[in-house]
Amino acid sequence: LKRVVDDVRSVPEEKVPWFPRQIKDLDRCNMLITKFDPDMDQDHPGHSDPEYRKRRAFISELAFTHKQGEPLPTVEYTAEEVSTWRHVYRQLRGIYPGLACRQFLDGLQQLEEEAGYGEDRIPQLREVSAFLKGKTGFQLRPVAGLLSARDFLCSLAFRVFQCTQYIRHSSAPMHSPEPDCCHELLGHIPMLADKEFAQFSQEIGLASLGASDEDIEKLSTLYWFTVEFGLCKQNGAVKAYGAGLLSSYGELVYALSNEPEYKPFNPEEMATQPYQDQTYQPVYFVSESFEDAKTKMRYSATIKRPFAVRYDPFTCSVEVLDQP
Ligand code: NLE
Ligand code: FE2
Repeated sequence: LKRVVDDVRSVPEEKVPWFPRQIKDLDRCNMLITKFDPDMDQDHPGHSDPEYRKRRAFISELAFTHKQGEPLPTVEYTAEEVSTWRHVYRQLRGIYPGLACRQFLDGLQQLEEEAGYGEDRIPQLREVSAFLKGKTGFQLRPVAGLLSARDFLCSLAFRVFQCTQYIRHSSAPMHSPEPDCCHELLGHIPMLADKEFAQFSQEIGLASLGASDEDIEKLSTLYWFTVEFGLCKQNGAVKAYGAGLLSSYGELVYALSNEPEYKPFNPEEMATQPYQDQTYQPVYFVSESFEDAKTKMRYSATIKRPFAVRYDPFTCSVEVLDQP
């Protein structure tokens, strides 16, 4: 029999890393990885642009001071930022019909009809969050940059998606190694409007709670080759469902050309495949269908822990159960 335990540290002989139990605890899950940050990374296209760095610091501050449950911050984007967005949106929108999977195209169309998506303005997190809430129960939370894998994954357990709010530098619209609002809004959000995809995302999040560092590494690598860079077959053609592809004109075209290597979808192999986070991937995993990818990704459920978790949607909290 399983019983609810209050303190997983009472599980004998295991040191379980701290993890959020209530949605409010996500205020503590904000560990940033600064390797692609314009202040730290000499190769960042905004590194030598003081105006850009100032703007980034301002938008970061909005995320740092945000607390769960408060209204999401709005950003008044400048004409230059909107023009970068327009450029990215227009280029990508033109190639999506031939290269993106059907679920993505459906989601994007709904966003255009119901959430103000279009090339003329950058959608605000607040309106997009309200839209998603009505579709799949996902909500957004502002984040200042690239999060540690553990902190990023754990928020998915609560159907919270951590979203950056700044935009990439205008000199490099085709690809960015770090997330930005183009990546979140164009790459991730249309997929999160799909019920099954949302379900699967939450499952990865739940699997990550209190997992060992080694298992977090496996889960984030699996996430990388699916949610970020996944390809699937639809009606006999290879299509993209990964957000990192769907937000980068350069990599989307490259991924669906005959240049990169394709491997068949295999979660065990994917979880340990080394990956490239500076530039385009040398290898992509292709699943037989979108449904097939979702089913096989249930692999995350095989991650072993000395306890089980259950999400209670009424209280937005995680119950911890001891294993029989
Ligand atoms: N390479 C992606 C883009 O240009 O939008 C971002 C990937 C973030 C993991
Ligand atoms: Fe992403």
